[in-house]
Amino acid sequence: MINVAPEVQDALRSGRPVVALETAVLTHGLPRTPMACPCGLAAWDASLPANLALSLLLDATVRAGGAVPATVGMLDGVLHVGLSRQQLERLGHDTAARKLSTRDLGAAAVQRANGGTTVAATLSACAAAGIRVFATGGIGGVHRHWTERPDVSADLAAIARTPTAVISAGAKSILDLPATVEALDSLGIPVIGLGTRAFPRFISPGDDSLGVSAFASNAAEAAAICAAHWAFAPHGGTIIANPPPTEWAIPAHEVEAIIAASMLDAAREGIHGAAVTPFLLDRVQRATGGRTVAVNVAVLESNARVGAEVALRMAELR
Ligand code: PSU
Ligand code: MN
Repeated sequence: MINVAPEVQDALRSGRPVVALETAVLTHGLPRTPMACPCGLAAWDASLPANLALSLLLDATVRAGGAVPATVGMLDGVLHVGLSRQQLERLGHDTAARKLSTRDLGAAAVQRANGGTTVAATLSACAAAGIRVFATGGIGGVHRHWTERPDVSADLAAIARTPTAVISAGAKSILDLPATVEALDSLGIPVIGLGTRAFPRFISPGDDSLGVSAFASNAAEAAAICAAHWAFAPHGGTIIANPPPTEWAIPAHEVEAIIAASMLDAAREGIHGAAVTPFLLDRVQRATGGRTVAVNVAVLESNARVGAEVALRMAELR
């Protein structure tokens, strides 16, 4: 039910750097219409559907950084660790592809489904294959109004039980970020700020109100902290929090009203469960015009680059 691509297998066997990538962003994160790169990256192929252009760009970014990409996704019920271009095209074109969290993998395998993997499901693949570094955009977390409906992303528990470093720009401000940081704390997940002491807000920079648990001045130090963490807590994951590139980040106060309105829409339309995150992300994206897409892509590219560097440093440590 799990297929690790030969290239990924070889790299893992010989201790060369590997970076896992998710596909919920391919199936549920970006529009399928072609567009110029929203943040001006030269490696972006504007003739392709944007979601596919993004996945190919991340693959190329990891390779350019000297690591082997392992894009995770499900095709015909098989969880692939390392998707080829043709496989990414199939998954990216399938409008019926499911959004797969860990709980969904078994049913999707039996039903021979196609699906994009969330952070949680991608971590299941990392655990099965032995991948120590995973680059994503932003993790899921504790949703706003959790006291009424305790919607907490399965990403958090998955990170807590998987010994993989997750490179992310923190979590998105559609969430209750103070509650998310408290949950990470309770779960014993180190949040390592890469050149920052503030917990980043995915499309916005962090501020003094919310901190990280450790500061690292560069990728080498972040990798060393992860390796040391695994000496003390061999079964738990870490977060390397990489702030959004400053030229694309949107100040938090500018998006707050849009998020509040989007949440009212979600409540009015009775959106809940797994549909909440894609719904809110889509609303915020539409309401900010291209700006959210630009910072989204910039963050993913930046995290893939950092992921390759962290994987290289980790390979040196072993
Ligand atoms: N945060 C983002 N963009 C995303 C996601 C999160 O800024 O696309 C996706 C990730 O795949 C994440 C998932 O794992 O949403 C979380 O969904 P949920 O809240 O249903 O667990
Ligand atoms: Mn949820």
